[in-house]
Amino acid sequence: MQLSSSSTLAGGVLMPRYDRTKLKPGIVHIGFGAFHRAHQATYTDNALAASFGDWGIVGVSLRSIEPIRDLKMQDHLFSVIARDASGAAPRVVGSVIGGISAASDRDGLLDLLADPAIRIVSLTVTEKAYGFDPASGGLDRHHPAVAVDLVTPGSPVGVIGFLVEGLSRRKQAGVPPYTVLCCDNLPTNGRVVERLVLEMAEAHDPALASWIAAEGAFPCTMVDRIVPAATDETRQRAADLLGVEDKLALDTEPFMQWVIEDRFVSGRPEWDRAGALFVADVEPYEKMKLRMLNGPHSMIAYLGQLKALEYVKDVMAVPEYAERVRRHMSAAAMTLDPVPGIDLGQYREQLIERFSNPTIAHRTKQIAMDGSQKLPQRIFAAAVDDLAAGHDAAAFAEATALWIAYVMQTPQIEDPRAHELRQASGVVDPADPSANFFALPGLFPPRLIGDRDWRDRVNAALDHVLAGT
Ligand code: CS2
Repeated sequence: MQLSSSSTLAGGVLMPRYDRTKLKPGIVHIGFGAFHRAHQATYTDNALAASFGDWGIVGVSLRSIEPIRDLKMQDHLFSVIARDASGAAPRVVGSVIGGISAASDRDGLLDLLADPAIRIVSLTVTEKAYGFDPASGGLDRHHPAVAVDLVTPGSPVGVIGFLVEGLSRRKQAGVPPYTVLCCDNLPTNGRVVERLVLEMAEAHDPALASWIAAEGAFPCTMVDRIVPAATDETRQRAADLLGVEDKLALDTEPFMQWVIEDRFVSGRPEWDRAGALFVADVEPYEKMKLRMLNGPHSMIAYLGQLKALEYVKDVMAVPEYAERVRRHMSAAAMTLDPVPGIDLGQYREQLIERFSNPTIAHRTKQIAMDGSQKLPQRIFAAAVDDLAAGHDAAAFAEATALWIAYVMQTPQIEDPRAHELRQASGVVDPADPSANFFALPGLFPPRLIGDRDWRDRVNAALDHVLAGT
């Protein structure tokens, strides 16, 4: 039996605490993956239970067909199972009430984006999907989806293209814009997406760009919850717990956090009643998370891959490695300004505990992918600030060396710049083995490229790693 609205579930499974039949759509979420289900959809489920409103979510997948097909077969229901050493807390989330695969129904998505009922479009599409050029801060006009959407705006394929075309149709119809809520791990994510949307709109129609700039809103957010990619084992365990099969089952940790800039054009769910924090400035929180959680996560991923340790928890189980992770977090904390309401020492210890959660099977391979898109904000930005403060940024040099060693030693990496990275690993100067990587356009910030001492640190760490010490 598969999960549906008529399923009888095992005892102890938390169900939506509101009348789903009365729920109307208010949010389109692009990037209907496990992270969205365990994070924004769960927060919305909690907010709807606290104060009901027209904030049902329509989940959108830009490329894959399967998750939306599975979603529809389950009356848009799915489970979220929070696990730690004390046990498992299964729940069924009811906040999603529709689904669209853009690959098979582009017009359906465009119609929905133009619908006045939709007041928020939220996004989790991963760093590489935006077509952001770190060197200019604007659009990467060579990005495959950006290149297409600049030429044929009426039939978009990428996330920025869809956002712009949706806004254009709203302007034509006299409908106010939707709030664009970026939930990807990019610094000042709202600002970044705003700039990309404005640049693409400007290329098509300057009046559209002015309208979006004047009327639109792109709040920044910091999102956090560890959600590994599901496996057959995940689905089997979920079936045992739920008493029915759930094709969209996932495991996650009990912890979740959401910090949001309170700037919405046409309202929002009461996510604060579900524990989200609304603030005027998200930047300190996102910097803290990118540098203290995601940076060490990447470091663990490359270390784990090099040492044949499959999961984050396996790396954390080696005391010497756990200590390295703690040192990296402390070094990252030194680069931060105070974060309102947060004790960074406690935050670090909580992270160590979260990474060590024995019930969460988070593959180092999963986190290792797309390093070229992740390291600039997770590692390099912290190194720049640390050097500017007169420190040696050694922890960040070590993490950089782990990434380079991983790239050099892994025959097939997953990264949009894999080809260039492969070439950089080719003929290497033994006296300066990281030189080719520093020479890749737009990857390292100029401050690091110009610092020979820091590069020597990277090289020294790289020699150690490659020698297996
Ligand atoms: C991870 C993140 O895959 C990765 O790169 O670092 O997905 C991480 O698990 C989340 O940001 C946690 O909130």
